[in-house]
Amino acid sequence: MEAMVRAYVGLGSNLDDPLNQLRQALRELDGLARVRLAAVSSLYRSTPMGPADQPDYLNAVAALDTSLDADGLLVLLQGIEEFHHRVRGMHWGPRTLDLDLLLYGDQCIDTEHLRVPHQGLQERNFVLYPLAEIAPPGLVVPGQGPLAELLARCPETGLERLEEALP
Ligand code: 5RY
Ligand code: CA
Ligand code: CA
Repeated sequence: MEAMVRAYVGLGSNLDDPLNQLRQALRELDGLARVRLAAVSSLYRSTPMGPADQPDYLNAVAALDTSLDADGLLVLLQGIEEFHHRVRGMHWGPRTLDLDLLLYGDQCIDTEHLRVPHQGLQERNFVLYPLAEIAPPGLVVPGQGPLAELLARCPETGLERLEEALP
């Protein structure tokens, strides 16, 4: 049997019923062969970072246990984005579904397709706060430092934890 790796995926949506987009995406992630949905954070509402002229986002983070390698997982994440009719428009523009591979075990990966840990992790409160809910205590983000330190340096501005439960 192949080794299982704990991976973390960031989910975001700000178009076409974002709550349903995230719920559906979680079911699809769990439905993938060689992937098991291990944990899901709370749901967050978040003001857009980057271009401001777009709707607020819903964001969450999921923990996956997988026997896929990082490239194999990435391809499936992109397939799910396409299934949600993600349209490539404005750079950093609104989207029905964004699935970012945040962490893949303790690996640092830098290829032409994939950089893990995800770049921008440290600035993105809508990633760090939900990640901290489901990460084991003491998690170190490879190449970036302890998650607790990244959190302490990242303001909660524009981020609201919702009571609504996922999935
Ligand atoms: C900054 C620039 C571009 C941060 C910055 C992006 C989401 C970014 C988003 C999301 C929220 C984007 C990438 N400084 N804002 N902006 N949630 N994705 N709230 O998922 F994230 S575009
Ligand atoms: Ca599965
Ligand atoms: Ca992305």
